[in-house]
Amino acid sequence: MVKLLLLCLLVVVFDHNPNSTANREFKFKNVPSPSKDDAATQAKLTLIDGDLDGGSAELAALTDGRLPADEDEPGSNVYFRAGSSGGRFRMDFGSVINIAQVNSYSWHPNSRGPQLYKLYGADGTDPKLNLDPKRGVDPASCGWKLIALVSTISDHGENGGQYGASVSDVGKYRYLLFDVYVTELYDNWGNTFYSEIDVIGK
Ligand SMILES: [Ca+2]
Ligand SMILES: [Ca+2]
Repeated sequence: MVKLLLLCLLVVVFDHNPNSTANREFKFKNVPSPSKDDAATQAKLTLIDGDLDGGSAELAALTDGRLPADEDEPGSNVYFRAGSSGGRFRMDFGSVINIAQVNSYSWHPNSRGPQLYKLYGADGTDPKLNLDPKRGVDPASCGWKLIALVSTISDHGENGGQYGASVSDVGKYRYLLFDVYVTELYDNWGNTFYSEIDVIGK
């Protein structure tokens, strides 16, 4: 399944491998497989708001190039606390880089598979830049630019499996902010199992 969503002139593509075919190789039709050596590998990750779940891996697991071997491996994924509405974290590349793609990967057999987040960027030159905007503060009001809304949520209840989402032609930024949302509110288990986030430089 492939969907195209045009927002802010940026194309977000996502792929879904259903439970029956998802495996540790994270191979997708259109989205490239996760990378062990991309611009995010050396980036500094900082939690801005929200709490990671007690069973979640450390934030660094998002960029370590390692992938879960199975569909339900909490310790190989990063996810916000059960029952919470998500949170925010920031990536710092140390200097401005030209970003071709931001690719995010997730895997869970049920409601923690799909992804929902807003991606913001900042080059660090705006004097009113707030590097740590908490929930309730619109990043766009304090020096961040909204790059894309990434949503792999389907309208026909197909939740489980493996997802890869790719934002292309992102632009020149030093910082990326991921504003990550719970994907369903039927129970406490709607925070996505994020396995890896790659940032591909130009
Ligand atoms: Ca990576
Ligand atoms: Ca990882």
